[in-house]
Amino acid sequence: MSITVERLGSSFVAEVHGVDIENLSDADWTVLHRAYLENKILVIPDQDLSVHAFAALGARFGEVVRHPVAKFAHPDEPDVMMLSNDTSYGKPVGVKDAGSFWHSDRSYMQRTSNETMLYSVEIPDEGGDTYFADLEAAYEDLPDATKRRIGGLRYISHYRWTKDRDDPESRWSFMTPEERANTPPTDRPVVRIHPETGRKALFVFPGITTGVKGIVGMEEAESDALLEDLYGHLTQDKFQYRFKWGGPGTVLIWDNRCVMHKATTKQLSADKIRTLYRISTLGGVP
Ligand SMILES: O=C(O)CCC(=O)C(=O)O
Ligand SMILES: [Fe+2]
Repeated sequence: MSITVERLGSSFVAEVHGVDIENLSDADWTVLHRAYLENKILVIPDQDLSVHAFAALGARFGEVVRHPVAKFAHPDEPDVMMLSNDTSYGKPVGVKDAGSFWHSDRSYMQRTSNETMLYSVEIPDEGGDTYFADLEAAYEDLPDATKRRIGGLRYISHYRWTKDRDDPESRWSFMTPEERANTPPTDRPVVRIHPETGRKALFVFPGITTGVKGIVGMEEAESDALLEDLYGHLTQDKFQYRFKWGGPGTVLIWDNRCVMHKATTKQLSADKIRTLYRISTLGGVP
């Protein structure tokens, strides 16, 4: 079996075939890892993986970081989180919605997430797509004057913080003191330099979980206006890729340092069952 990597059109997604994930040779790992850094997102279809094999793939990339809610861990593999809207056993099988808004995993934590990978177990005939946007393409597309303006800026991110305290998505007012203690405010660069490729990406996210409070050292009105401009820019169709799962047995790996993503589980009706395994690896401090 020889490994092939094919970029999907002019996107930032590549499809990989001919890789034996359960017996990953060092040579194939090198090809896979390089393809991941070059393309940002990898799709590996037609897999039949045990939960342990999937966890081992995650560990190959880096230190696996567990989800804080232990009850959604896979019963045989605590490093793997269940993502599911299935309640047919009388209680939820997993986290129902991991983020139907633009975000990068753990962007609000001191140490962010590098890779997140999903493995499809059950996929409905329609719906449940995952959207991605290329944060490096979005940076490159900015006018030079904007690049100069935002170059050294940092912003404060505070998990689930929002000006609109009545927003039910915020959950700010429902967080326990312990949850708040686990997610103190962090400061982030507006432009992140990828530690492995050296490329620059916009690193601000409109999604509510990321709780972007404002640009450090800037008047509130100016900061709000700049952030709105950047969000408008980032969310243009031209930077996006819509991933359709198709069916079970697909591994999807993305790089949180240079892409943002959005689930569509909020729009999924209760009769459309969608179950995936999820792993995320610990990143650095941007
Ligand atoms: O369910 C999805 O399509 C993506 C969920 C997500 O945001 C995540 O797993 O980090
Ligand atoms: Fe996510």
